Amino acid sequence: MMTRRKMVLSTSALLAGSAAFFQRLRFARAVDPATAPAPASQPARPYTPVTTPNGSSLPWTIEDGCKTFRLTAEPVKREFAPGMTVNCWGYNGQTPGPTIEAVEGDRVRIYLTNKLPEPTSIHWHGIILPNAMDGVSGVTQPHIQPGETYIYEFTLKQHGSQMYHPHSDEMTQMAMGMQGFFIIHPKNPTRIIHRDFCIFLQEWFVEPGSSTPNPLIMTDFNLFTFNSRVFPGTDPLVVKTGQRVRIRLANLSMDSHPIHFHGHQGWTTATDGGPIPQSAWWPATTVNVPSGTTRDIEFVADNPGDWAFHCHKNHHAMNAMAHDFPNMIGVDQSGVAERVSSLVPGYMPMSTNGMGGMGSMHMPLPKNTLPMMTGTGPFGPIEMGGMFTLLKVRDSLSSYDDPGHYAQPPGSAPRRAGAPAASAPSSEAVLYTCPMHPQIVQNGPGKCPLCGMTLRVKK
Ligand SMILES: [Cu+2]
Repeated sequence: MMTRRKMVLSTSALLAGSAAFFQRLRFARAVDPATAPAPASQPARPYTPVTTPNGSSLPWTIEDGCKTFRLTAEPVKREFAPGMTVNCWGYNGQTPGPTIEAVEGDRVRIYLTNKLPEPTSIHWHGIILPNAMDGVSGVTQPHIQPGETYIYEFTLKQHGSQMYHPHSDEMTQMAMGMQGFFIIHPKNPTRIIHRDFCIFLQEWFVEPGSSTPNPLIMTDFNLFTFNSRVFPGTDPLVVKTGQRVRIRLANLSMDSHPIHFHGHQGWTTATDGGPIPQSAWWPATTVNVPSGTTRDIEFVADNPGDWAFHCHKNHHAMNAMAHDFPNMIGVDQSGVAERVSSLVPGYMPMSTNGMGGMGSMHMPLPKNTLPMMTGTGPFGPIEMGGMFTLLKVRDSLSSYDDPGHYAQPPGSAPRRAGAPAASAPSSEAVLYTCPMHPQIVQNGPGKCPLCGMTLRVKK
């Protein structure tokens, strides 16, 4: 589950030197489950494939002239972040299921095999197709019983960001993680998108110390995911300065999610109803994604750095937390914690001065859960979780692998009042890193947030 897709640029592209040549090759030859050249058995792809962070695209074969995909609905174990694995339901061992990519005009055939313990069906959300192919159990077809396989077949008459999900015991099956993207590329693209990401938004309630989501919860969820991962388990979105970026967001959770991106202005260019005419694109730095919809955001990545990308509902950018504490902000608690701890081992009250300190605190946690606020950056604890990742914009990249922390230009950082100017981290600063995870670098000692090893001085 931890496999992070690598987009390695071809060696010949690296050696070629010419920027234009390099640019062209990147799109044609990136290596990635989502972007690998089609196997010899498959036709060439006349489009820039999407990247599904922490996920992948579904391979296809050609059968009777149809682009043919195979999905298996089944229980899956999903690591939300190192330290927490959840018993989910999904497709082909994944939640969200693998991204289906096809082109407007394709005739597609999709096999769905049910390996769940209950009946299911599959609905093609937003796709215009014959009524009998709509996948609504009881209305357009019988339920697909455990062990059965059904075959769907239709012609794609549109393009855009669509979804697939069950239309059978929806409350349980979607709350357990059954959903996926169905991307239909345009037959005649009108503009080049250099980096095209797909992020599925979902929310869950997993009782701390347990492993199975509770589908009966209606409002008080405790885990909020990008592609069924929480920060710091979410892949960064790595792009090169100047690239045109599209981020397709889909939401089948019980709440809307206002997704905010730092450092750039973007537009909402499409919904699950299709592309929006350019004259009606809506400029924004936060795009609200209501339940049951998709939204495409586009922007030009013209501002290098590590930029936060997150849901702006504050509780959605943190991990499992209990809410039934008294509010202690501003309350004098001197000596209280010590006295209660002698009666209740491990007692920890909400802090008088807010919750920020939890990001660096080593509070005892139940088994199989995650700290509420976590992650470490070059300047200390990040104090985030849930629907949070980083958009990493770099002037030069040799691959789309995580490039590590952004090196701020000297003198560009804010400085403590009274401190001498140009207090940006200098090359003489002592940096600490993990022997196992070189991408973890910080300016103080501590433990690796990924594996818990003690950090060593970086040479
Ligand atoms: Cu949210």
